[in-house]
Amino acid sequence: MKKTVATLLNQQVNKELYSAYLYLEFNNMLADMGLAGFAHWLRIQVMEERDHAMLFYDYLHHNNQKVELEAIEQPKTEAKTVMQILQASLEHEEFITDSIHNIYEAALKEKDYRTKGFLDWFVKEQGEEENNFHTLIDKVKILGEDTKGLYVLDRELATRVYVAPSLTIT
Ligand code: OFO
Repeated sequence: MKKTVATLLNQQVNKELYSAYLYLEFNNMLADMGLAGFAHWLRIQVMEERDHAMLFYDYLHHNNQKVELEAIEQPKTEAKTVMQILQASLEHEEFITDSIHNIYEAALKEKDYRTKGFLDWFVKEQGEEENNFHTLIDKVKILGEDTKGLYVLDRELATRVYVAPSLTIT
């Protein structure tokens, strides 16, 4: 594996762990607001981000690359309301999508078709991640951000079930 690709994959481990940390902060804020269903939904998102980090980590090991674990930044957010949390989450996913596309470009440039194949799953996954937050934002718009609207959606979000990633490193 070329150094440029390995470095970007290594950085992605940190970005995915930061994603988990950011969503843990949102889980924290939502739990404090008494929105247990929203908090639960974000808690599952934390688990998915941890899974993503581990997939990049395992992929690097599988390709005999050294992984360097870097410090995970403190999550910083200006979001205060439910809608602001969801919008900040969507913006973060768009940032992660760009980051994955950037590695994809580097892999193609280096003719690293194995990494390209690995990243195909993430390209699709990012479509789902962005769509999940778009859908939630739409639902909050429809139901309203008043206590009754949030109560209805909170009950629905409490039913989210964790599903392990379909991708495995072999
Ligand atoms: Fe790992 O997909 Fe969200 O950030």
